[in-house]
Amino acid sequence: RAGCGHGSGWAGCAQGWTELEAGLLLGRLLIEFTSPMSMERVQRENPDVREGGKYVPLDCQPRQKVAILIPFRHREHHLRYWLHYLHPILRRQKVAYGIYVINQETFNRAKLLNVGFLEALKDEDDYGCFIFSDVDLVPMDDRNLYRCYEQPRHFAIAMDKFTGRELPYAGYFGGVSGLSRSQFLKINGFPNEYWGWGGEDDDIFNRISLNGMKVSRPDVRIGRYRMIKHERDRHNEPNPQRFTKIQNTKLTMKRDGISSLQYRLVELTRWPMYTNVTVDIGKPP
Ligand code: UD2
Ligand code: MN
Repeated sequence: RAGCGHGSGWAGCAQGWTELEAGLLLGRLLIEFTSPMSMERVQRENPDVREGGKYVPLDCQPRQKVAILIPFRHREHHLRYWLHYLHPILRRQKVAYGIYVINQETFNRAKLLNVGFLEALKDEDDYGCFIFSDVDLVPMDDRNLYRCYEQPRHFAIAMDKFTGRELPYAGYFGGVSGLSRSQFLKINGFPNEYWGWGGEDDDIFNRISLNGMKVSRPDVRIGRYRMIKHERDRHNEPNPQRFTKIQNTKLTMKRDGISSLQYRLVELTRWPMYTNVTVDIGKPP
Protein backbone atom coordinates (compact mmCIF):
# COMPACT_ATOMS: atom_id res chain seq x y z
CA ARG A 1 0.00 0.00 0.00
CA ALA A 2 1.20 3.50 -0.74
CA GLY A 3 1.88 6.00 2.06
CA CYS A 4 -0.99 8.14 3.37
CA GLY A 5 0.09 11.66 2.51
CA HIS A 6 2.03 12.81 5.57
CA GLY A 7 5.03 13.54 3.43
CA SER A 8 5.63 9.88 2.61
CA GLY A 9 5.31 9.16 -1.06
CA TRP A 10 3.56 12.50 -1.44
CA ALA A 11 6.43 14.86 -2.09
CA GLY A 12 6.06 18.32 -0.59
CA CYS A 13 2.63 17.88 0.88
CA ALA A 14 3.46 18.76 4.46
CA GLN A 15 0.89 21.57 4.38
CA GLY A 16 -1.76 19.52 2.66
CA TRP A 17 -1.63 21.37 -0.64
CA THR A 18 -0.94 18.26 -2.69
CA GLU A 19 -3.85 16.45 -1.11
CA LEU A 20 -6.04 19.43 -1.89
CA GLU A 21 -5.01 19.37 -5.52
CA ALA A 22 -5.58 15.62 -5.64
CA GLY A 23 -9.15 16.23 -4.50
CA LEU A 24 -8.78 14.40 -1.19
CA LEU A 25 -9.12 17.53 0.93
CA LEU A 26 -11.61 20.36 0.69
CA GLY A 27 -9.57 23.28 2.06
CA ARG A 28 -11.73 25.96 3.70
CA LEU A 29 -14.76 24.50 5.49
CA LEU A 30 -18.08 25.90 6.55
CA ILE A 31 -18.40 25.32 10.30
CA GLU A 32 -21.51 26.31 12.23
CA PHE A 33 -23.01 25.35 15.57
CA THR A 34 -26.62 26.42 15.11
CA SER A 35 -28.44 23.34 13.78
CA PRO A 36 -28.93 20.79 16.55
CA MET A 37 -26.69 17.74 16.41
CA SER A 38 -27.53 14.23 17.57
CA MET A 39 -25.20 11.30 18.24
CA GLU A 40 -27.43 9.15 16.00
CA ARG A 41 -26.69 11.46 13.08
CA VAL A 42 -22.95 11.42 13.78
CA GLN A 43 -23.04 7.62 13.82
CA ARG A 44 -25.14 7.39 10.65
CA GLU A 45 -22.77 9.70 8.78
CA ASN A 46 -19.62 7.88 9.88
CA PRO A 47 -20.27 4.20 9.24
CA ASP A 48 -16.58 3.43 8.67
CA VAL A 49 -15.58 4.47 12.20
CA ARG A 50 -15.06 1.44 14.43
CA GLU A 51 -16.17 1.01 18.03
CA GLY A 52 -14.34 3.31 20.43
CA GLY A 53 -14.05 6.03 17.73
CA LYS A 54 -11.26 4.34 15.81
CA TYR A 55 -10.37 4.47 12.17
CA VAL A 56 -7.66 3.14 9.87
CA PRO A 57 -7.55 4.12 6.17
CA LEU A 58 -7.69 1.07 3.92
CA ASP A 59 -6.18 2.43 0.72
CA CYS A 60 -2.81 3.51 2.09
CA GLN A 61 -0.36 2.83 4.88
CA PRO A 62 -0.33 5.57 7.56
CA ARG A 63 3.06 6.29 9.02
CA GLN A 64 1.80 7.36 12.42
CA LYS A 65 -0.97 6.20 14.66
CA VAL A 66 -2.61 9.14 16.39
CA ALA A 67 -4.43 9.18 19.74
CA ILE A 68 -6.65 12.24 20.04
CA LEU A 69 -7.25 13.19 23.68
CA ILE A 70 -10.07 15.50 24.76
CA PRO A 71 -10.32 16.82 28.33
CA PHE A 72 -13.97 16.72 29.27
CA ARG A 73 -16.65 17.53 31.80
CA HIS A 74 -20.34 18.27 31.12
CA ARG A 75 -19.94 19.37 27.51
CA GLU A 76 -22.04 16.72 25.71
CA HIS A 77 -23.43 19.14 23.12
CA HIS A 78 -19.94 20.37 22.26
CA LEU A 79 -18.72 16.80 21.90
CA ARG A 80 -21.45 15.98 19.37
CA TYR A 81 -20.42 18.89 17.15
CA TRP A 82 -16.75 18.03 17.56
CA LEU A 83 -17.33 14.42 16.49
CA HIS A 84 -19.62 15.50 13.66
CA TYR A 85 -16.93 17.72 12.14
CA LEU A 86 -13.72 15.93 13.07
CA HIS A 87 -14.43 12.33 12.03
CA PRO A 88 -14.89 13.25 8.33
CA ILE A 89 -11.92 15.65 8.40
CA LEU A 90 -9.61 13.02 9.91
CA ARG A 91 -10.80 10.44 7.40
CA ARG A 92 -10.09 12.79 4.49
CA GLN A 93 -6.63 13.39 5.95
CA LYS A 94 -6.14 9.60 6.00
CA VAL A 95 -5.16 9.52 9.64
CA ALA A 96 -5.11 6.24 11.59
CA TYR A 97 -6.61 7.36 14.88
CA GLY A 98 -8.56 6.73 18.06
CA ILE A 99 -10.60 9.33 19.96
CA TYR A 100 -10.37 9.38 23.77
CA VAL A 101 -12.58 11.60 25.91
CA ILE A 102 -11.05 11.94 29.37
CA ASN A 103 -13.76 12.68 31.84
CA GLN A 104 -13.69 13.67 35.52
CA GLU A 105 -15.22 15.90 38.16
CA THR A 106 -12.61 18.31 39.54
CA PHE A 107 -11.12 20.09 36.56
CA ASN A 108 -7.41 19.91 35.76
CA ARG A 109 -6.86 19.97 32.01
CA ALA A 110 -3.15 19.12 31.89
CA LYS A 111 -3.36 16.28 34.40
CA LEU A 112 -6.30 14.81 32.49
CA LEU A 113 -4.25 14.85 29.32
CA ASN A 114 -1.42 12.99 31.09
CA VAL A 115 -4.00 10.38 32.05
CA GLY A 116 -5.17 10.23 28.44
CA PHE A 117 -1.62 9.59 27.25
CA LEU A 118 -1.23 6.55 29.54
CA GLU A 119 -4.74 5.20 28.99
CA ALA A 120 -4.46 5.44 25.20
CA LEU A 121 -1.19 3.50 25.32
CA LYS A 122 -2.76 0.89 27.60
CA ASP A 123 -5.45 0.52 24.96
CA GLU A 124 -3.11 0.28 21.96
CA ASP A 125 0.60 0.42 22.60
CA ASP A 126 1.65 1.60 19.15
CA TYR A 127 0.33 5.16 19.27
CA GLY A 128 3.24 7.34 18.23
CA CYS A 129 1.47 10.69 18.16
CA PHE A 130 -0.80 12.44 20.65
CA ILE A 131 -3.07 15.33 19.80
CA PHE A 132 -4.63 17.25 22.66
CA SER A 133 -7.83 19.06 21.73
CA ASP A 134 -10.34 21.18 23.57
CA VAL A 135 -13.82 19.78 22.97
CA ASP A 136 -15.08 23.12 21.63
CA LEU A 137 -12.56 23.71 18.83
CA VAL A 138 -13.14 22.77 15.20
CA PRO A 139 -10.60 23.53 12.45
CA MET A 140 -11.87 25.71 9.62
CA ASP A 141 -9.54 24.16 7.05
CA ASP A 142 -8.82 20.48 6.55
CA ARG A 143 -5.29 21.17 5.29
CA ASN A 144 -4.42 21.60 8.96
CA LEU A 145 -3.18 18.01 9.19
CA TYR A 146 -3.73 16.18 12.48
CA ARG A 147 -0.44 14.37 12.82
CA CYS A 148 2.87 14.90 14.61
CA TYR A 149 5.79 16.88 13.25
CA GLU A 150 9.55 17.18 13.72
CA GLN A 151 8.86 19.66 16.53
CA PRO A 152 5.91 19.92 18.97
CA ARG A 153 2.95 21.27 17.04
CA HIS A 154 0.49 24.02 17.85
CA PHE A 155 -2.52 23.67 15.56
CA ALA A 156 -4.99 26.31 16.80
CA ILE A 157 -3.19 29.51 15.97
CA ALA A 158 -6.07 31.76 15.04
CA MET A 159 -9.68 31.74 16.02
CA ASP A 160 -12.88 33.69 15.97
CA LYS A 161 -12.45 34.14 19.76
CA PHE A 162 -9.46 36.46 19.23
CA THR A 163 -10.63 39.25 17.02
CA GLY A 164 -8.08 40.80 14.73
CA ARG A 165 -4.75 39.32 15.69
CA GLU A 166 -3.56 35.82 15.06
CA LEU A 167 -1.63 34.51 18.08
CA PRO A 168 -2.72 36.26 21.29
CA TYR A 169 0.96 36.09 22.40
CA ALA A 170 4.13 34.50 21.03
CA GLY A 171 4.25 31.63 23.53
CA TYR A 172 0.60 30.71 23.18
CA PHE A 173 0.09 26.93 23.10
CA GLY A 174 -3.59 26.52 24.05
CA GLY A 175 -6.50 24.86 22.33
CA VAL A 176 -5.14 22.11 20.09
CA SER A 177 -1.56 20.83 20.22
CA GLY A 178 0.30 17.67 19.28
CA LEU A 179 3.43 15.89 20.47
CA SER A 180 5.01 12.66 19.35
CA ARG A 181 5.51 10.05 22.01
CA SER A 182 9.20 10.91 22.37
CA GLN A 183 8.57 14.68 22.43
CA PHE A 184 5.99 14.14 25.18
CA LEU A 185 8.33 11.96 27.24
CA LYS A 186 11.21 14.38 26.75
CA ILE A 187 9.26 17.10 28.60
CA ASN A 188 8.06 14.63 31.28
CA GLY A 189 4.51 15.10 29.98
CA PHE A 190 2.32 17.89 31.28
CA PRO A 191 2.15 19.46 34.78
CA ASN A 192 -0.29 17.82 37.23
CA GLU A 193 -0.57 20.78 39.57
CA TYR A 194 -2.62 23.34 37.60
CA TRP A 195 -6.14 23.09 39.04
CA GLY A 196 -8.93 25.17 37.50
CA TRP A 197 -8.58 27.47 34.54
CA GLY A 198 -5.39 28.73 32.94
CA GLY A 199 -1.60 28.58 32.97
CA GLU A 200 -1.12 24.92 32.09
CA ASP A 201 -0.66 25.68 28.38
CA ASP A 202 2.07 28.23 29.18
CA ASP A 203 3.80 25.70 31.44
CA ILE A 204 3.76 23.19 28.58
CA PHE A 205 5.23 25.81 26.25
CA ASN A 206 8.01 26.44 28.81
CA ARG A 207 8.73 22.72 29.06
CA ILE A 208 9.17 22.54 25.31
CA SER A 209 11.54 25.53 25.16
CA LEU A 210 13.52 24.48 28.22
CA ASN A 211 14.11 21.08 26.60
CA GLY A 212 15.58 22.63 23.49
CA MET A 213 12.59 22.17 21.20
CA LYS A 214 10.69 24.74 19.18
CA VAL A 215 6.98 24.93 18.51
CA SER A 216 5.97 24.44 14.88
CA ARG A 217 2.78 25.91 13.47
CA PRO A 218 0.73 25.73 10.27
CA ASP A 219 0.41 28.55 7.79
CA VAL A 220 -1.86 31.29 9.22
CA ARG A 221 -4.24 30.84 6.32
CA ILE A 222 -5.04 27.28 7.34
CA GLY A 223 -4.56 27.35 11.14
CA ARG A 224 -7.94 28.93 11.86
CA TYR A 225 -10.50 27.50 14.26
CA ARG A 226 -14.03 28.07 15.39
CA MET A 227 -14.76 27.82 19.09
CA ILE A 228 -18.28 26.97 20.22
CA LYS A 229 -19.43 29.95 22.29
CA HIS A 230 -19.57 29.22 25.99
CA GLU A 231 -19.42 30.79 29.43
CA ARG A 232 -16.70 29.84 31.91
CA ASP A 233 -17.82 26.56 33.49
CA ARG A 234 -18.78 26.46 37.14
CA HIS A 235 -16.05 24.96 39.31
CA ASN A 236 -13.37 25.79 36.75
CA GLU A 237 -12.41 29.17 38.16
CA PRO A 238 -9.25 30.96 37.06
CA ASN A 239 -6.35 29.62 39.06
CA PRO A 240 -4.78 32.57 40.97
CA GLN A 241 -1.48 30.69 41.40
CA ARG A 242 -0.93 30.34 37.68
CA PHE A 243 1.27 33.42 37.27
CA THR A 244 3.81 32.35 39.89
CA LYS A 245 3.67 28.72 38.83
CA ILE A 246 4.68 29.39 35.24
CA GLN A 247 7.78 31.20 36.52
CA ASN A 248 8.97 27.95 38.05
CA THR A 249 8.58 25.39 35.29
CA LYS A 250 12.32 24.83 35.20
CA LEU A 251 12.31 23.73 38.84
CA THR A 252 9.07 21.77 38.79
CA MET A 253 9.09 19.93 35.47
CA LYS A 254 11.48 17.17 36.50
CA ARG A 255 9.48 16.05 39.50
CA ASP A 256 5.97 17.00 38.32
CA GLY A 257 4.75 15.30 35.17
CA ILE A 258 4.00 11.93 33.63
CA SER A 259 6.62 10.43 35.98
CA SER A 260 4.66 11.47 39.09
CA LEU A 261 1.10 11.01 37.78
CA GLN A 262 -1.39 9.41 40.16
CA TYR A 263 -5.03 8.68 39.39
CA ARG A 264 -7.65 5.98 39.56
CA LEU A 265 -9.42 4.63 36.50
CA VAL A 266 -13.16 4.58 37.23
CA GLU A 267 -14.55 3.31 33.95
CA LEU A 268 -13.60 2.86 30.32
CA THR A 269 -16.45 2.64 27.84
CA ARG A 270 -16.19 2.08 24.09
CA TRP A 271 -18.95 4.07 22.49
CA PRO A 272 -19.41 3.88 18.70
CA MET A 273 -17.87 7.31 18.03
CA TYR A 274 -15.31 7.62 20.89
CA THR A 275 -13.81 5.92 23.91
CA ASN A 276 -14.81 7.45 27.22
CA VAL A 277 -12.30 7.23 30.05
CA THR A 278 -13.72 8.33 33.39
CA VAL A 279 -11.08 8.87 36.07
CA ASP A 280 -10.60 10.12 39.58
CA ILE A 281 -7.64 12.52 39.55
CA GLY A 282 -8.09 13.67 43.14
CA LYS A 283 -8.55 17.21 44.41
CA PRO A 284 -6.38 20.29 44.71
CA PRO A 285 -4.30 20.28 47.91
C1 UD2 B 1 -8.40 28.23 26.89
C2 UD2 B 1 -7.53 27.34 25.99
C3 UD2 B 1 -7.44 25.93 26.59
C4 UD2 B 1 -6.89 25.98 28.00
C5 UD2 B 1 -7.74 26.94 28.83
C6 UD2 B 1 -7.15 27.21 30.20
C7 UD2 B 1 -8.02 28.31 23.84
C8 UD2 B 1 -8.74 28.19 22.58
N1 UD2 B 1 -8.15 27.29 24.70
O1 UD2 B 1 -9.71 27.67 26.80
O2 UD2 B 1 -6.63 25.10 25.77
O3 UD2 B 1 -5.54 26.38 27.97
O4 UD2 B 1 -7.88 28.23 28.22
O5 UD2 B 1 -7.25 26.12 31.04
O6 UD2 B 1 -7.33 29.29 24.08
N2 UD2 B 1 -13.53 21.54 29.85
C9 UD2 B 1 -14.67 20.77 30.04
N3 UD2 B 1 -15.49 21.05 31.08
C10 UD2 B 1 -15.22 22.03 31.98
C11 UD2 B 1 -14.07 22.82 31.79
C12 UD2 B 1 -13.25 22.56 30.71
O7 UD2 B 1 -14.96 19.86 29.25
O8 UD2 B 1 -16.01 22.21 32.93
C13 UD2 B 1 -12.57 21.18 28.78
C14 UD2 B 1 -13.12 21.37 27.41
O9 UD2 B 1 -12.49 20.44 26.52
C15 UD2 B 1 -12.70 22.78 27.13
C16 UD2 B 1 -11.30 22.82 27.71
O10 UD2 B 1 -11.39 22.01 28.86
O11 UD2 B 1 -12.74 23.07 25.75
C17 UD2 B 1 -10.77 24.21 28.05
O12 UD2 B 1 -11.67 24.88 28.90
P1 UD2 B 1 -12.53 26.17 28.42
O13 UD2 B 1 -13.08 25.90 27.07
O14 UD2 B 1 -13.50 26.48 29.50
O15 UD2 B 1 -11.44 27.31 28.43
P2 UD2 B 1 -11.07 28.38 27.28
O16 UD2 B 1 -12.03 28.37 26.16
O17 UD2 B 1 -10.75 29.67 27.93
MN1 MN C 1 -13.25 26.92 25.25
